[in-house]
This record gives sequence, C-alpha cells and structure tokens, in this order.
Amino acid sequence: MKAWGWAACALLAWGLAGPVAAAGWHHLGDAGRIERRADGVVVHSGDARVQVSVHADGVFRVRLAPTGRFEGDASWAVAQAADAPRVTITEDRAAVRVESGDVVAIVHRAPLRVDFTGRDGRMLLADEAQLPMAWMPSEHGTRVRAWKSMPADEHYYGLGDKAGPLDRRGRAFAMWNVDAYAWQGHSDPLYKSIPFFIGLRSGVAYGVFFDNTHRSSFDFGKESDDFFSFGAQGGTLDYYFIAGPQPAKVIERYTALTGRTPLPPLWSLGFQQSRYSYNPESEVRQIARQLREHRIPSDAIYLDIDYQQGYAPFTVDRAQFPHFEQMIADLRRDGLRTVLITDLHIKHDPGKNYAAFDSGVREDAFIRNPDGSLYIGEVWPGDAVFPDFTLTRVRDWWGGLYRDFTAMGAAGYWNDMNEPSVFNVPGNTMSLDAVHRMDDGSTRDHRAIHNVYGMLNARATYEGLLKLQPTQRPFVLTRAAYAGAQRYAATWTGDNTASWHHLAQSTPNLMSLGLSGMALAGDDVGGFIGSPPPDLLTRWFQLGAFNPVFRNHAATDTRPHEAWVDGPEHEALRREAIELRYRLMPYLYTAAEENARTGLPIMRPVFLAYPQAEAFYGNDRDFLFGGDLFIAPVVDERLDAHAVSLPPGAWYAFGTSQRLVAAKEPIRIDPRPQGTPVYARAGAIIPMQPLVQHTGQTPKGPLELQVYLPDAGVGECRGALYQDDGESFAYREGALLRVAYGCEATDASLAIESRIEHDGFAPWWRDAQVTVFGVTRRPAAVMVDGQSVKGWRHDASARTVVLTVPQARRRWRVELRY
Ligand code: NBV
Repeated sequence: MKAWGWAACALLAWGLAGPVAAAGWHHLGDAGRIERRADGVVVHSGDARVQVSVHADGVFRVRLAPTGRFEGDASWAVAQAADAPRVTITEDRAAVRVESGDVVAIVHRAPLRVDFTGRDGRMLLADEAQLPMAWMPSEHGTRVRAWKSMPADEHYYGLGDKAGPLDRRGRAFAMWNVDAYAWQGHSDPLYKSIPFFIGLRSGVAYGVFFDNTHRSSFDFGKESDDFFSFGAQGGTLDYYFIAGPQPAKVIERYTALTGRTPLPPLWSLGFQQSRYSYNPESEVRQIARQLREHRIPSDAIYLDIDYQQGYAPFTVDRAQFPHFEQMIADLRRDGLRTVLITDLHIKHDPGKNYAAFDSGVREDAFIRNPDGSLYIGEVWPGDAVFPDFTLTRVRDWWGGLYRDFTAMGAAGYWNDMNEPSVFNVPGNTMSLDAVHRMDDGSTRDHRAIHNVYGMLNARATYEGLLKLQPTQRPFVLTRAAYAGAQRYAATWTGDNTASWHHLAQSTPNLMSLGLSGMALAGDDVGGFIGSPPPDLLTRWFQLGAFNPVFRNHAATDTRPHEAWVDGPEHEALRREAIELRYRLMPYLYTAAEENARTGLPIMRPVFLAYPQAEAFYGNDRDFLFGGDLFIAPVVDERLDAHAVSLPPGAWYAFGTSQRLVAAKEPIRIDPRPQGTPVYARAGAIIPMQPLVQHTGQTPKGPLELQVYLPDAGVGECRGALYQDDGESFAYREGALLRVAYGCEATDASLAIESRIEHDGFAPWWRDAQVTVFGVTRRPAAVMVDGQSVKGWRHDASARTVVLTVPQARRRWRVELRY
C-alpha cells in the first residue's frame, strides 16, 4: 500500500474503532505516568513510552518506544553529543511542558501528542490532533509514523536532491537510495536519503530530522490538505525538532547535529573535466594538453571505470595506461589533479592474486547471506562482493586499499554505484536479507542499512585517506548519501540527461542539497546521458560556473562535451564563464570556509537570506552564490527576453555601476549574447583575483576588491576574505588569513576599511586594487590612511573609482572625499 493510503484508513477507522485502526496502525492513546529526567520527560501510555528531551540548544528530540523499551541509542548521522542546556519542566492537568531556550515542547495528555511552540506561544509544529504517533507490526519489523498539522501557508524544503520543485508541498517522497539512471522531474526516490526538511511560514522556520535509515517516506499534503506525515518501514520513530526562527539558524543547528563539510582542498573548487571514460593514457594526455592550449582554466581530470583491469576496483589496466604514475605526475606538473573512480564492488576473483579481493577475504570483510555464504552481486566487474562498511575494521581495511593510488599521486576519489547498485536483480540493489555486522557483535539486515551504506563507503574512503595522508585534505565524491555524509564527501546529482529540463532542474536540486547539509555539490555539466546541442552546453557551463562543484561529465556514447567542441564562439562564452569563476575564487573559497564553519550553503535560495521575501518561496531558478551575488541563470531554450526579479534591496549588474532596485515588475533583459545575469548586492565588498589557469598558479597582480556602494549611496557595506594554503590542515593551527572589509558611505565621503581578524598566513598578494562602483561624483581627494594619494582613477562614464592600496595585508583605511 502507498504511504499516503495508510493514514486515510487510520483516520477513517479512528472514529469507528478507536486508536487501534482497521488499517493496522496503533496510535498512541492517553498519557499515563510521567517520568522527569534532567533533559526532559518520558511519558507512559499503556505499554508504550514517548521521550521528549532537549539534545542541544534549540534542538529537541522525540522518541517513541511502542513496547516501552528504547532501543540502543546509536546513530550513523548524529555527530553532536547531547549537551542539554537548562530545561524547565512544568505540568498541569492537560499537558506537561518542556522548555528550553526559546522553545516549548507541549506534551498533551489526551491523546498523547507533542507540539512545539515558541516561548511567545506561536505554534511551530503540532501533532495532528486526530492522529497521534503510531506503529504497525509488519513482517520485517515495526512500521512507524507521525502526522503533523499542515498550515495552509507553510512551505517545505530539503530532503536532499529530490526531483521537481524546491518547495516539497503537495507531494510525497520515498527515501531509498537507488541507481536512478536517466532520472527525470517526476522520479523518486533518487540516490540519496536525507530525511531532513525545513518548514517555513511567513518568514519563520523550523526543521525536522527523522533519523531512520530504513525505507522511509514523507508526505507533504499529497494525502490531505490538513496534515503532513513522515514514517518508516522499520526502525524507530526518532526525530529532532530544530528551532530557527531563521532558516539559516535551522541549517546551522542541523549541521551542528549531523556535522559539517570540512574545508575542501582549493583545487576541488576549480573546473573539473571528466568523461566516461578518458582512455587510453594518450587520450587523457591529449585532453590535458587541449585544456591548456585552449586556455580553459581547470584543476582536475577524472578517470572513469575504463582505466581499470576488467573493471576491478584498485587495479590499473597497464596495457592502456603503460605509464600511469608518470601520467599522474605529468598532469600534476600542468596543474591538473587526477581523480580516480573506485567503486565499492570488489570483483569476485578468487585465485587470481587480486589484492583487493584476497585481502578482503583474509579480513572477512565482505557481506554475507543469512546462510553464511558470501553475498555476490553482478556489477561492472561481473560477479562482485561488497564490503561490510558497518564494521570499523572493514572501513579501516577499505581505507588501506588507497595506499598505492595515494603513493602514485592521485588527488581525489570517486565513490560511484554505492546505493549500492546491483545489476539484473529485482530492485537493482543488494538482497534485503544480506547481513551487516555491527561493531558490538549484533547484525542488521540490508533493509536497515541500505540507506546509510553509501555514506559508510564514503566515510571509509575519507577516513582511510586521512590516515594515509594526514596532512592533506581528502577529496571524495560520493553518489549515495545519508544525513551526515557531508562530513566525508562532496556529491553530484547522478545520471542526468542533456536536456533543457535537466539544466533547469539542476538549481533546485543543488539548493536543496545545500539546505540539507550537503553544500559541496554539482551536477554533470552538459548532462550525462545524450548529446547536448551547442547552446544548451554553453548555458550549462555558464550555470555550472556558479555551482559549488563544477564538473563537466558525459556518458560513453555521447558526443564530446569539452568546452572547445562547438567552435570559437561557444568556446569563448564557455571560457568566459570558467574564467569568471576563477577570478571569483577568493570569494568562493571564503564562502566554502563559511560553509565549513556554519553549515550555511554556498548556493542559497533567496529566502535563506531574506526569509520574509515570500515571492521567492517558489523560485527554483535563481539563487544567491555566497552572500553577495545573485545569479539569474538562463535555463530556457527560448530566446525571448529573460525576466529577473531581484531580491529585496538594491543590486548592481555585476562589475558595473548599473544600480537596480527590486520592483514588482521583473526586469526584462535580452541574455543574447551575454553570459549569466549576475548581480552584486549594494553594500557588498567582493574579493577577486587576477586570472589563473589553475588554482596552483600564483596570480600575477594585486588582490582585487570590488566595492558596491550601499543603497542610495549612503550606509554601510561589508565583505570578507578567508585564505590559507588550500590543501593542508595547518589552518587548524592558525595558519590562515581572515580579513573583514567594511565601508561607510555618506553624502560627503566614502570610507573603506580593512581589518585583519587573523593574520597567520601569507597570501600571494601584496597590494590590493580597490574598485568602487556607483560613484556619482568625482572625488575631490582620495586618502589612504589619512594621506592624500595620487594615482587613483575616476571614470565618469563607468562611475567608478579605482585605486591601489600598497602593502594591503594590514589594517588600512581609504577615504574618498567629494
Ligand atoms: O562509472 C560509469 C558511470 C559514471 O560515469 C556515472 O557518473 C555514474 O553516475 N556510472 C554511473 C556507472 C554506469 C552508468 C551507465
């Protein structure tokens, strides 16, 4: 039966038969005894127990134990130890209240249900009064579900990279990791299970993280206009209520709970060139040469499965790649890192001296069937076995498999197929009865582990690389994920198609991943399946340049996708897009550091920065790139004028003094033959750099600061810069540079300041070139640190002032006096 069918039956049955519904759901009845704990309460209801506790500041946890026994408190996702702040518990006849910070959990007694409100009484999230939490015994464990009342004006975001519009309201979703080859706008589920969503209503947000790795489902009003629900086919009803009130605060708290993306290596933010597959070696070398000859800035080349011997992971086909190590070293000398695919299915190849298989057998590393035989599934290598990643010792063994590749100089690894994908079997995955072993000696069947399996693969890779190269930030790209996978890997949206539809779908997917903790994400630029026409491919480069991960990739039987394949005009537009990304690298890296520190994504829906801007609640096309750039990409084939609605406040067409103000009517611009429309927030200070061909190249020239005068030319502006060596962990010991920029503009003057917040790293630049946009009058004087200077330039038609601050890695102050 479909998820949305159950509650309807239950609701019907409620009136007729009481809480034990005909559909088989056992809903909670009334509350009995209440046990007070330091962090909350445990409420009895018949045999069942409900625990409502405070996990951390603004984070409450609700658990249901139908039999009265709470199962072992383990989570693959939760990284934050419970640290209950002050909790106040009060009771009256109707309810018990658990208060902490600005949030009150009201546990009603009849029937037992939980509401969350603000201290001001504002309702945030309420159990549907007619449908308390419920459970239903089934063949493979107990189903669980919670129903929540659904205000007419509430919107729902998150759940990772689901297809379709960003706002999930009105639709139902399953969580079950699948190899969703050629997925489309209606496809569900996809590769990842991130059971976390944000509710947003009139600018106020909360989050729910349902920590359950079994097949689960979310229904945001498909079944009913009055309630939404979530539940799973096994495991426990165990969820976290996460307070805002701003959506950004919810993400900050959710990523404190499940962990944040570590600061990525700088090169991984460069342009990445991939294809299924570049082989043999001569082709890889040719692509590398072409990237440089065509002056396409780029940092990485990917080797897909054909570099291996018979598709056996951790082997190299020496016939095709006779000088594999030398090739990696040569690419590296050219500023190109090599990323190797390393799928998790190990070829079942006994007696052939295949080290990954033989050592895995020795270590008893592979998953078994209930009868004790090895579980064997067919994937690329033919018969394959699968590591039992739930065991720490197996993750350690897997991590060790990277020893040779790291010694050969490979820089990053790609964990594909880790849903896991298995060919020619129903459901295209591992047998649900396959046995996963736990560190404590217990076992779980695949039903319980499936959704977290891919994340554990990425974890084993990440942790293994850290052990092998403790001073290098690992780069891992994973396809499957569970909540918390952001701690180990970047991701991409899998096998999309070369269609305009998929170009448009890219942004809501990537924004949703960012809202769900996985900010380091991209899609296959150009589309994986099919051959994009030139204009589509160009638009895809232009959009991809503003994605956190920017990787061009394509399937075997498609036409070439590289930037130069459609002649000089397209090549020039594509190069221009990539070049802008490289020029923005200081800004992008600063945003990546903010993401690592706070969880705030790099690609942001407008409502994240402007929660009250309801006009943007349903905008799937446009986004903020970091805090200060608004991107309104062209994702449509039609060449009629492109309509852009700006976020609140004033904006500048990027790199110009053309000031625009958000209005009711969208701006209409003809995007031909320009690139992506990009706008800078009035009051932003954006750090940029001279163009390089890869991130390892030292830029020639000063740091460039673009200062966009605040709204109406009066007010303040701000910007930030974070820099470090881009590859090691020395930043953790303080080897970093953090600068805060600010300005104050009045009718009479403009003062721009640099304040060094942390001075532990010497960057490539010495001077800073400051360009002020929106200057309406020629300044009478320009001063640096109180001294009048010469050599500044005012351009009356561009309305800019350009000047250089010498020795700019210090506290300085520039003043323009009119
Ligand atoms: O390894 C081959 C491909 C890979 O290029 C793609 O990016 C993955 O999503 N892989 C899937 C396996 C087979 C695809 C038909």
